[in-house]
Amino acid sequence: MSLIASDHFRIVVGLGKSGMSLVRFLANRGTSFAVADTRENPPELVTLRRDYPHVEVRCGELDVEFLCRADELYVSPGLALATPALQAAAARGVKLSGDIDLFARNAKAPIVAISGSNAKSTVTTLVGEMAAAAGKRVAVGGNLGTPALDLLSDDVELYVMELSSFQLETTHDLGAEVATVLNVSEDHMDRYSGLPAYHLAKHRIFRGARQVVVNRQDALSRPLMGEGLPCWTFGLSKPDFKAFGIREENGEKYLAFEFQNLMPVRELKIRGAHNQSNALAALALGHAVGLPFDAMLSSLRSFGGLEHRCQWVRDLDGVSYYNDSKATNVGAALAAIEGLGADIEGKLVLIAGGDGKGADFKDLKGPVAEHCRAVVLMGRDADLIAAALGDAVPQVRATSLDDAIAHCKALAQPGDAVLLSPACASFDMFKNYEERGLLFARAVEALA
Ligand code: UMA
Ligand code: ADP
Repeated sequence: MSLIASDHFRIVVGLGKSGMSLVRFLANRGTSFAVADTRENPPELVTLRRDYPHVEVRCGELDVEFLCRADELYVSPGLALATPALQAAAARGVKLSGDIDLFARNAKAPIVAISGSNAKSTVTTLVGEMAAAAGKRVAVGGNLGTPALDLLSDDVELYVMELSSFQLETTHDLGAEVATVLNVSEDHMDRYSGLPAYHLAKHRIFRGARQVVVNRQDALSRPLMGEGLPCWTFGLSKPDFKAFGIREENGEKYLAFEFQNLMPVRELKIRGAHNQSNALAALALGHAVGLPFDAMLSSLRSFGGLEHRCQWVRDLDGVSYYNDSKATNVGAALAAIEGLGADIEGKLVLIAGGDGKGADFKDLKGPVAEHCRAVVLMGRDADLIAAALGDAVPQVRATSLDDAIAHCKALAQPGDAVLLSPACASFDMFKNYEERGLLFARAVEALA
């Protein structure tokens, strides 16, 4: 049963994937609604007109009078709540909400809610696989893949949701069984006034949570509210009570829970210290919702990682090539540079650059100096990265991805790795990070 009264009028703002899921949800429940999008030709317009020809749609600049016909707006995560027309409507008493709030109000099974600047997709996928291995009917999605509302079903026994800060901005009460902010580092600074505002948005994930999972190595992952809630922790240090971590015995490192070794770290297929942390986070979340260890550990043994995340592409002339196109912020690139840099015999030749989303690149300098032989820069914010790196290592400018790869091939020595980990979004040169990663992999495969 829907919790929406059908005599109310709603407007879906934004007609992309999540907007279209809202349209389906509202239409199925007989709620009166209309749609608005600031774009003249939003991605789902053709589908909407075909499947719901009677729904009113307004494209182009948002009209405040039109928005004020609604008592509640369901705003796309792609639109900042600071958008003046949305603020004007809110000032006149219209509630600003989003698809995740509606999802939470209608989900009957427990929710595992996962946010963080990095590792969300990896940990969400892992927890989903763990739940499936434990025989649960699990639905996985949110910011990753399927929009939340499209997952709703009475058959589902567990929801595993990746939630972005954008989605959480419009989430008032999630009520997750367990929630986590895996880590917090600068991202989307073109949308937020600074790190505190971004941090606050992420922490809305803890609203109504029954248990929390905290990263011992990142103080910003600690809930700002929820004192007294059951709390599980993860981190690369030795674990104590209610904690997951790494224990060492006879020179062998183990993933461990409290005082018990669970499995040797070397049995993980995913590489780098950051992925050990991700495995521990997934174990903590799975344990919080009662998944058995044998199922969780078997998932960890078989999980080979997601595409475009430190993904090995090929070896050529003693040099390994890695696609980490999903590193769209500085924190993610740092994890790859430090994680992979410590794992290889030689040095890294790094390809970085793109749309920096207002980030400060200064944190790259130390790790680049330590692990990189050279850096090949491309894209809109190449100058900003060049200035932040200073004379840390030799720098080369590339005019295209192919040009960057050619420079890397010339610079790398046997034992080195070429790493595409841009620390930037891709939109200045590519459709998205997937296209950037695919073109990289294709060009590397073609190297002779
Ligand atoms: N836009 C407008 N006017 C509008 C609405 C959108 O110009 O009226 C533009 C904005 O630039 C916006 C873009 O269109 O960034 C996409 O918005 P959309 O409403 O078309 O997006 P959806 O297709 O509904 O996708 C959204 C999430 N997109 C964003 O948060 C930007 C998807 O996350 C998510 O998978 C999908 O809902 C289903 O839940 C993508 C993403 O990039 C993967 N997320 C960010 C990230 O991971 O860093 C947060
Ligand atoms: P998200 O969904 O949060 O973007 P992903 O799992 O897709 O997270 O990984 C995004 C990027 O973050 C990848 O480039 C990956 O190498 C990097 N990354 C993965 N795990 C971590 C971690 N624990 N800390 C920092 N960066 C990480």
